[in-house]
Amino acid sequence: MKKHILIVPGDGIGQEVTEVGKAVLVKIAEKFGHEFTYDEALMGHVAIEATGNPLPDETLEKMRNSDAILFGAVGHPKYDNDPTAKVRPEQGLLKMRKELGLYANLRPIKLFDELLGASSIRPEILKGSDILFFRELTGDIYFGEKGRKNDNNTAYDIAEYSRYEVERIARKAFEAARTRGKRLCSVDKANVLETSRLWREVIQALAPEYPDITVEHQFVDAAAMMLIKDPKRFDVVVTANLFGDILTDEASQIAGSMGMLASASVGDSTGVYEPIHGSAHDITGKGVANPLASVLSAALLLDISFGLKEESEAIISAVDKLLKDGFRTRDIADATTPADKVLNTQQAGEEL
Ligand code: GGG
Repeated sequence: MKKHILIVPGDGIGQEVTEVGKAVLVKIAEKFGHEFTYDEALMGHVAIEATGNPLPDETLEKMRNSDAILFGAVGHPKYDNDPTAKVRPEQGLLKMRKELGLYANLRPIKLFDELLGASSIRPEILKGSDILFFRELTGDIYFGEKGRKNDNNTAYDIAEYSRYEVERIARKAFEAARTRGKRLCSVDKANVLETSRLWREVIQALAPEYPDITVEHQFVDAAAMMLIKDPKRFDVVVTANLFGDILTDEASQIAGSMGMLASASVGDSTGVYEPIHGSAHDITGKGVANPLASVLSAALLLDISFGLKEESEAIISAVDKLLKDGFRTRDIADATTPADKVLNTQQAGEEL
């Protein structure tokens, strides 16, 4: 198979982990006889430094002309400490999602058995957890009108959802539930928010089309609690942009670490595959970042964008073997991990 993949490392540890994700794609292409070509592009803080724009036109053009995108992370602490900054790395991320029509963000919460002890949640509660989140990605409070008024003394962000936007992400989640445990949990805040009431109305209207799927509605506060109290009660979860962002960071603790969670953003055109973690400048340049989320994102890329199931599973098995052999990066190591089994970013890639 011939495919063109764009590598967009972005900022901070995005650079370090994406290098490992790409190396795995190169290995897989060699092993299975595929011809993958690669290009690289700037986004985020590095793009602002180079061009003044967090998503330069050249990057967007390259994105549109590729078959899939392996992305790292964006962000820089200097913007976190300057709330008045007009240009920010995250604007590049949001513009990419909108321009490419990436309305569905799939976040599998996959717990490798060997990491049962890596979580602060008790193993008997965790064992057997396997959740697939669908986070809506191009609507909600992220994309509504925002601004200041009353002489800059009041700020506002407007949350909006159309029926169409809710229906298209809900259909993806219903379809996915059909291929899994046939349970769908829709998370909203319908007791308070109008957007959530529309969200619930749309899911309820669609449910009769999927009689094989058991549908449950949960308020986001209850879902946040239930995720760590009884994670096995979830199969497929569908939720809005902001709720999905927050709940999946929480759910990363089911998998043991943010460094283990991959994601796929899909919709109208080229798919983007990236770890759910951010740029983590506190550990950037130290070589300790866990690259497995990028590696597992590469596996999602092969499966979802190219339909290469066997190749994708080969990557997941390699990660499983690395963990079974006792190797850990710092974020998933514990007091029982022998020092010679604690790998840096590059070593973890070489072990695969
Ligand atoms: N790889 C994920 C990433 O770069 N996250 C940084 C970020 O700012 N994310 C905001 C969001 O996903 O809503």
